[in-house]
Amino acid sequence: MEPVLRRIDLTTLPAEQELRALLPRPAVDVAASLPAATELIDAVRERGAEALLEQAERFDGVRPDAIRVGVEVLTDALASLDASVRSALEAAIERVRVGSTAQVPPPMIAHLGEGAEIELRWQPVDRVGLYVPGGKAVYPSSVIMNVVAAQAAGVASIAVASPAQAEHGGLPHPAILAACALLGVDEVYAMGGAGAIGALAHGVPAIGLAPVDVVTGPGNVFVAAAKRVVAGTVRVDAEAGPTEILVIADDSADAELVAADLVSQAEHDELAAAVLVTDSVELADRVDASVARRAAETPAAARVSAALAGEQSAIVLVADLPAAAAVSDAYAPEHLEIVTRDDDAVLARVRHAGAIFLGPHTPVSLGDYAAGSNHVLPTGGQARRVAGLGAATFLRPQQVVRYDRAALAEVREHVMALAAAEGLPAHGEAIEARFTDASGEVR
Ligand code: HSO
Ligand code: ZN
Repeated sequence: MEPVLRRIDLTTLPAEQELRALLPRPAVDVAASLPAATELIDAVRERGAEALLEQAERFDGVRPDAIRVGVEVLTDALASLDASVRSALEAAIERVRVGSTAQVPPPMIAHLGEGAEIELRWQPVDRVGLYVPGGKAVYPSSVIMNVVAAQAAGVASIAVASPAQAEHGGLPHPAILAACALLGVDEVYAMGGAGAIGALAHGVPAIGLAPVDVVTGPGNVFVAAAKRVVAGTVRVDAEAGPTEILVIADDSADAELVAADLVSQAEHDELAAAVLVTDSVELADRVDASVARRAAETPAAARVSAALAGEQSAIVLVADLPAAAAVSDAYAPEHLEIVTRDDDAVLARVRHAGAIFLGPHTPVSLGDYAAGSNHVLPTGGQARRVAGLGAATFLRPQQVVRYDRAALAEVREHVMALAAAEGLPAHGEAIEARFTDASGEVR
């Protein structure tokens, strides 16, 4: 059988910069869409709901009856949801809630001496807006990942926006509405694209949509551009690109399972990346054969085959597992699976990955739905610098400083010296006034 995945021989490891170029990421020119996104956002700022209705007509092919979705519509969507999907969503919510709640750090106190302390308390933002794309990928599981993380952080007010669908009478997809109802979110808007991001960030007073503090959620290139445009006004999460899985495996791994996991993420997108990094040629051959069979048989065969044949996907042969960890780090995958004789030893060498899945019983698709971890993760190498979505996305560490007189006296001279050096005498006086009154008398 013809090999499906191209093979890259890195048994002699090149330098990191070279490594990074070996597995190219699909180029998405977000900057080119900034002017169009700005125009759509400006229209919403100027003309509110009318602009949103026009944009729905233009981009989604339907004019919704109203931008705000009625609460009874949400309840109806939940009532019509398939019972097994409902209980699966409920189980996922429960597990993601446990995982997200564990991410909320307890308040921390730094003691700087007797009577001197700084408390770090984690404050949630007041209000967040979650964008859920329409189109070919309708993921109620992503609604869970975003909403539960915000709820676990303690966010009091959550709004969800999702494009109007022509085949659903101008409402967002019913699975999205049902997921919102299950999560207790009753503020849902039928709006999509850049205009929706603008509406969340700036608010639309006429329809009771108050501006949010944080906007999260994936979307197409216009949504990504819109998030850049509003980033000065609100906090936004990472830009979502095509999904990626990188598996580090040795000859102890089950080739069928590795292949199944590579194919599982290739199912998302023609541009999805599936990469195996191994020190075993035998495993490489077996995985490739299994991938070929699975890619041909799976219902999304065309999409999966395109993803596997793309230059973003490959089998990389390395000399040993430390080299495998170095390759993975250079790539900084969204999802990293480690399936080896000693997973912890490999884990200890890895630094950059959105989320890491250890051992033969922890496939990425478990994390996509029900591990309790969050599946909104940094793609395109962003894992080098940012984390996946979680409670922390919606929290701010706030410093609460408390000194008593004796503790202030301890640093009095240092503050005075620095205030003088910076030419800010009033700063020094604010310290001095605690110790001497206006006439210079000791207080
Ligand atoms: N693997 C996707 C998330 C997802 N999978 C949603 C299924 N539904 C990106 O992490
Ligand atoms: Zn997935």
